[in-house]
Amino acid sequence: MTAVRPADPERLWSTLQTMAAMSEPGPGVTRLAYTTLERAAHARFAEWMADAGCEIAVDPAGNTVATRPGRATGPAAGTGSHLDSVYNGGRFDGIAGTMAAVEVARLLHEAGVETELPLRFVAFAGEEGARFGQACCGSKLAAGLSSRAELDVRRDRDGVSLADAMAAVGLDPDLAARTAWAAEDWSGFVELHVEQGSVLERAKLDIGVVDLISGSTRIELTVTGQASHTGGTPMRGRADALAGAAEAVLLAEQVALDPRHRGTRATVGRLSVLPGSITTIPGRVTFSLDVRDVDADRQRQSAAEIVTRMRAACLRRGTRLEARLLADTSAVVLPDWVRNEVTAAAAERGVPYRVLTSGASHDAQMVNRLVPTAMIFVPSRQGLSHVPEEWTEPAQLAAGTDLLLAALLRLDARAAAVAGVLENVGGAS
Ligand code: HGY
Ligand code: MN
Ligand code: MN
Repeated sequence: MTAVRPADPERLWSTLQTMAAMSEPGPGVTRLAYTTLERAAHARFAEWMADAGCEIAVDPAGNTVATRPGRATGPAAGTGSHLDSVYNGGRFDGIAGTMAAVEVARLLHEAGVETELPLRFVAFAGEEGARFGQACCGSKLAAGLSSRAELDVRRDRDGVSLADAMAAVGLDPDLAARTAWAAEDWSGFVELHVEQGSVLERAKLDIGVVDLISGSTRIELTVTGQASHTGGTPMRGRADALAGAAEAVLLAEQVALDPRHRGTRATVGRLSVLPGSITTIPGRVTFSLDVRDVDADRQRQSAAEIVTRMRAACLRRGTRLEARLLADTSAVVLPDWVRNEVTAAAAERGVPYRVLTSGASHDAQMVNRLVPTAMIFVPSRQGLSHVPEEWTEPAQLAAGTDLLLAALLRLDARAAAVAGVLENVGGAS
């Protein structure tokens, strides 16, 4: 065994660019959940991990799990992130963490390191809610948190259900809904991700360690009015669905800016107008509402207040508002003992860091329901994410990868020590 060398920024960079090139045409990266493109990205991840000495498995939810054997069998320390993207998103969201996992496996393989217990490297499927509204589809199934019915209810903008999309790429939604990971197979998990905010950049730090991940309530809203001729219909007495939706959008912003809802972020990201003709008053408008908060109760209070005020405004306009809940995830506080292993690894290496909350949701939120989990953040330039301008410096990615490797080795040693103690206890009888 030779000393593990530092992460190779150039190799990390070229791996990341290779993955980023796997995209639909158009600006940025578009690699949607449960598409053949996402599966191709998983296959590429699997190739790289097999070359780094791992055994590959794809679980029924479509998550690719690469296992690197250890000296003994037993609970594995894990890492990973997602390979799907939003529409016209960035090259780092999700990919940074999966490419860091590839680099860690390569570094350990090249150095001939034998860990006490196995390590596992995961590429999650379907983390983005961009296609089906529901975030973290693959990790939610792995954590045993999704019902089979849910996979039929979640539909994309073309009406394709999550279950049908899974079947179309060769997965079995029935099996996926009844197959969760086993908690005893894991000792801990660390996800590396770009911050998607600007706290680290403002603090001039390359490393963040997450203590809490925001929750999100996502709702589809439909305003129904009366379509009619724009010239023949007087202004008074119109039931203009788009004017109603426009007022509703501003109400979401108003509630989130209200000091009583400090901490809530409310956004309308998608809106469609029917019939969409210049000379017809809009009769039906459908739009999304995304409400995020670090406080689960305030998140739901804010979402309820927004919908209540929207409904009143639409009624006043002679239009009707319908609301359909797409997804509802609570904020989660990550366990401090795993976080402390990460911060101890940073302190050991003299790496400055800060502890911060995540405004974005992550697979770590779902994995944590089964396996104690931590998150490492690397900076996002100007805090931009979910856009083609998303950017993280190769050196920052490498610094995060080095810390990830050190944290995984600490989790491995800790789990082995515990297993060793338990073994002795077993020997005492
Ligand atoms: O939407 C999110 O927070 C994440 O990027 N899936
Ligand atoms: Mn992400
Ligand atoms: Mn994202």
